[in-house]
Amino acid sequence: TPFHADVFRSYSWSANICGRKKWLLYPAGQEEFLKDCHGNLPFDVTAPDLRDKRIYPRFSQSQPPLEIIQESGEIVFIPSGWHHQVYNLEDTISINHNWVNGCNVAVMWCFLQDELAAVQREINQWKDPVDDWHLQCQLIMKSCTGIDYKEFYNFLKVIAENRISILEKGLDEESSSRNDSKAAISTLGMLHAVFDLKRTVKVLSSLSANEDFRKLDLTSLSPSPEALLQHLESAI
Ligand SMILES: O=C(O)CCC(=O)C(=O)O
Ligand SMILES: [Fe+2]
Repeated sequence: TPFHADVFRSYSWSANICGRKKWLLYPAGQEEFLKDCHGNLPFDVTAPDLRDKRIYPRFSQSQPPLEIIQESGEIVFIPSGWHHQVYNLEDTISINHNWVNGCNVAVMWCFLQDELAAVQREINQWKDPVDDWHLQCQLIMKSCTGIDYKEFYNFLKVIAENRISILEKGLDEESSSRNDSKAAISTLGMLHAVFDLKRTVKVLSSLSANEDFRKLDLTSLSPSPEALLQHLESAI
């Protein structure tokens, strides 16, 4: 697998059902030293080109990668934003899972802002001639990244509303002093829900204030960002 970070800078785990893999892992931020003079990441982080200062001017500042040999039956956890390159040392079957939660939702938001900025730089020369330039930037961002700002809003909304319903259910159960252990393991705990909500509110506030988001037609969003934020703040 070429050198990359996972979708939306999510966390992931990868379980080896059979076979062996070698992982080269770089902590988040190290990728800055691994970009070429045009700002692009290499396909292969072990390629001899990386030692050429004219092509990769900051490579000498990078740390060596963490190297892991993953055996059959082992699970590797990849922290949010860590870039990695993976080799199958044998025929291998593995199962991966990616996720975003309260701990890395702000990382996802930073990533989306960087992606939009990259699109804006790329088509900057069309800003004046094209009327719906901001909309076009969102469209290109969605096709490259998989999501645009309005979809990100809906993503945050679904997470927030789910956490609120957990809190409301939790309060009901407390007041009726019912202790349903099955429910307790099938849903997040109250503290977890509050933590996620607080982090989501921070990101939602930043999104609502973001000038690229505010330039979009937000009338289709229900509830409106202001109404959702108010609801969340009172729930917390
Ligand atoms: O197992 C692999 O080859 C790489 C898995 C991986 O990094 C990914 O799916 O994002
Ligand atoms: Fe990956």
